[in-house]
Amino acid sequence: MPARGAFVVLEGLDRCGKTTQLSLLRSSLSSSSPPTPVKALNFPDRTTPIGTMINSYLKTAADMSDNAIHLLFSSNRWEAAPALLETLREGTTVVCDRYAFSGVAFTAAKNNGTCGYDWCKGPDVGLPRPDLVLFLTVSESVQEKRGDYGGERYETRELQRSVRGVFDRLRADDEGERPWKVVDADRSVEEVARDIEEAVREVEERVRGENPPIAKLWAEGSWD
Ligand code: DGP
Repeated sequence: MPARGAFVVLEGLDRCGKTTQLSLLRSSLSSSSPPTPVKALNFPDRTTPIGTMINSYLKTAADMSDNAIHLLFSSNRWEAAPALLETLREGTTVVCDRYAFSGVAFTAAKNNGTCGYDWCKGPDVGLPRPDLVLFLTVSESVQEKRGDYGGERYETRELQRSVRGVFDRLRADDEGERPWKVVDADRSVEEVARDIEEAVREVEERVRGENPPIAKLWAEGSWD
């Protein structure tokens, strides 16, 4: 049995550059010598039936209660979990654009009395836990200058400010449990990519060396 792959998540506000960085990271890992087996994922995965409903909601073509859409986002991660586990177990590193942290941040940011911070965490408890969370920070002015900003439901200044606050709380609460690395994404694409690659190579090496069990998010125990 090969050592398992590492599970790396990129998180951040909208227009922080995650998607560009994920694609650069995947290319650099797979073209290194020897190549690192790597698979890229993104959430929400809009290609599944659940993802189609999420897409309609984000494009404001459909409305839903905050609680219902939260559970759909979480289901979209749970439906991907068996394949994610299998990929990691076969020794492939997974790099993932958004995960349960966005789930909590974007719903709790709405400050709706029925979906507070703890409620938001509930449905994602027990998902595979990442080995590294890269949190890309972006200033409001840079965020708003980047292309397409404002096209989807959550892309308003007020909500993004609130999301920023919840991400800070998640990071503080997870302190010591799992390594979060904050990356200043106001810098050039190349500078950001260099920091990300360095952090990922480090965690990759550690996971391949130690082959730790796949832990559970916000819960005790492991998947093995
Ligand atoms: P993206 O495809 O990365 O641009 O994400 C689409 C939007 O959905 C973005 O504004 C962030 C938001 N989002 C991502 N995951 C979740 C989630 O689990 N719950 C909620 N409420 N929003 C999410």
